[in-house]
Amino acid sequence: MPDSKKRGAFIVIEGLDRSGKSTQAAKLCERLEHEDIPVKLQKFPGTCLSLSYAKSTYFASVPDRTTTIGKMIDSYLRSESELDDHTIHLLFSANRWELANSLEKTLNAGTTVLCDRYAFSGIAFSASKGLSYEWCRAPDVSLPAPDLTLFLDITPEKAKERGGYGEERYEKEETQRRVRQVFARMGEEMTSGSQDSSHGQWITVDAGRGVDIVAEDIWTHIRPLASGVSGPLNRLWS
Ligand code: T5A
Ligand code: NA
Repeated sequence: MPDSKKRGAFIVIEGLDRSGKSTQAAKLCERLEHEDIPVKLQKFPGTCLSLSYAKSTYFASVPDRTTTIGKMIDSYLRSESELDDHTIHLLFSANRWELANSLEKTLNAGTTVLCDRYAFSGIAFSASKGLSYEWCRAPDVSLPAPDLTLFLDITPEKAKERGGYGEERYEKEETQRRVRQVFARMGEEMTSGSQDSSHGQWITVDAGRGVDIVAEDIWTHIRPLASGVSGPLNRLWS
């Protein structure tokens, strides 16, 4: 049971495409509910539900993902529309901002929030196209900062074996390799202490292992936060 004086923990799951984020988010949600911890799943981009969400029993707890901005992003990812790289980057960020208030309210009401992708994906995917890292980070500065980010690390070769690669815009091995490099840079910065700590804790998890082994590993990092967090939410990079 959570401590009523504490707010909910803000936990982000990041990683390459097919690293198992949605699978792990659903499993973690189930485990927290089993422990009587109130929890809500949020996915970015907030567009259509991915298969693993649709299959999960937590379908009903996923907030509205059909915002106007969400629909524009969805159409872009399916290559049904073209947008300038800067424009789509700002839309992804705007999609986080439009849901930030409700996210904050949920946390302050004592509910843990599990977020499937967040600002770190925004930076990694756009910077991998050649946009400057600093420019990519700017629109997400001062969003609610996670208490903990779990980065599910997997080689693009192994991710590709999991099937379904090639359907969406970024699902190409070469793209994923570049994205992984940007994530690696972010991970180094966030664990080296060379930057401020307003981004919360960053943990890299080897996601190339079996589903249950990865889930157990993740749980060891979640357990200390499960009863809630004291103190206000931080703001990203500010
Ligand atoms: N994007 C996103 C941006 O460019 N900017 C941004 O700001 C944001 C937020 C859509 C795209 O948008 C980009 C990044 C993305 O390219 P998405 O909807 O999250 O993002 O799409 P994907 O990451 O592609 O979601 P996936 O559903 O493909 O990946 P997941 O969630 O990491 O993987 P999951 O859990 O669905 O698993 C994939 C498959 O692998 C199996 C599963 O059963 C499933 O078949 N699997 C495993 N198999 C073996 N061992 C394991 N441990 C496994 N775990 C899962
Ligand atoms: Na997913």
